[in-house]
Amino acid sequence: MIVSYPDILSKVSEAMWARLQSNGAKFDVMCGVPYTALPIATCMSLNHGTPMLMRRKEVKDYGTKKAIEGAFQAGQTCLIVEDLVTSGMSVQETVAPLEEVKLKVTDVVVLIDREQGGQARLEADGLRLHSAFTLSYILDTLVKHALVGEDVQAKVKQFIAENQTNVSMPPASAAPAAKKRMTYEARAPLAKNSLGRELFELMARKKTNLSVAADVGSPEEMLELADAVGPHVCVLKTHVDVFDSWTADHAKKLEELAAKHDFLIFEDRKFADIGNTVVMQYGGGIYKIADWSHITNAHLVPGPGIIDGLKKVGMEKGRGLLLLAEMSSKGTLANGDYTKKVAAAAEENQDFVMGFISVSPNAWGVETSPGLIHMTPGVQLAAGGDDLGQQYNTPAGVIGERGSDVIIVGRGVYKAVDPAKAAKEYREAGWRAYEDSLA
Ligand code: 5BU
Repeated sequence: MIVSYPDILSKVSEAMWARLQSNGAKFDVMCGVPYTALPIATCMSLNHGTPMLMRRKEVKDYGTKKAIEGAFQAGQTCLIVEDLVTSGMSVQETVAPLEEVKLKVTDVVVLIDREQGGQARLEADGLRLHSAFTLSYILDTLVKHALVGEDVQAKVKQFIAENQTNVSMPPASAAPAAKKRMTYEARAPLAKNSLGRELFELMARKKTNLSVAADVGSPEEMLELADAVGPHVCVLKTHVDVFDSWTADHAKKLEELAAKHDFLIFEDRKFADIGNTVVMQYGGGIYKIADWSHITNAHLVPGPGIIDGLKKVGMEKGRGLLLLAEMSSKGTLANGDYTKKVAAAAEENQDFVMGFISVSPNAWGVETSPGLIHMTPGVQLAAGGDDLGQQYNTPAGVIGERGSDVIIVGRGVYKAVDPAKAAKEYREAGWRAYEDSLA
């Protein structure tokens, strides 16, 4: 909202500038994290004569296109300007393209540090965080002026304590797991689909319940990411229909990486047609998904014929199917009775159905067989969402409280400065949550 109040915008940027001065930060140019921090950065630039750069958020492949606009020289130091810091992830997304064009980044200024682990994360990457305010300071001030009650203050403090994003520091008061669970090893022999069994065994052997969603721009980038995060994942999830091309050679290379790093491939195709059509879509077309993807998924909207159609193609190839019982997006219609019906259909088709895409299986009101696996998208180190309806839960929330088995992480990993390092962090967080919830 501050963008609409020039006097506040001006005061806010002066408070941030004052913090930088008192902390002795030195820089040649500055860059706001798109988009909310851009007016703040502009204001600081105008008032203090420090040149500004702009990062184009939509340019993903900053190696080939111009992601950083403005006049600068290699070796100059660039200050990052941001409104809020939670996990530090969005700051890191801006550091990467700046470093790519040989700018040095050492300092970050924010209006509010939400004190959820962002500072530690940035420090670990050699960045100094300067915040005009911490969230506790703001809370204390609001309470002092009777603008919020002490009950609200306590609730906010508890939320902050329970939603720490720095995975190497377990939250002081983590909520206890809602339900105790069986180990992945113990569930493996209970899986009736052979791939389901293989996945439980793989997770136990490799000690990972992380799946990375490799939603990058080209097959080459995807293969590169698969090689980097491969050691940390049990499943690599793909959307090959977003690429300009997808060939048998790409598929072969992906299968080789799956063998090299010991992971399964999951093409997140979300089939949703009648049996006869999905037979053609799954086995043929330009993607020939059944030839290379171990796992795929389907909506149950058309009725059980979709399972029969997919089974006809996938069963003899040793593939497995996940049914979409819930979705992570805001306003999803997949809930309540629909979810229960999906659970029942999975129980009846366990030869081919290996499990579910779920969000909160503990809240379904029905028990699912332990041989069926639950995989959950919409995971980041901090709860929140994007501007197109995605909703995020934390690894501990997904595995511990909601009772899922596998966390699926996309942007939290592939947009990180170092995706392999981010994958390692998610892996550790997911595994710790699993171990904490064992009976
Ligand atoms: P993200 O970048 O971590 O938000 O990516 C999530 C991935 O999971 C992405 O590939 C989605 O297509 C996918 N997804 C999802 O987000 N929510 C769902 O309910 C299902 C899949 Br099903």
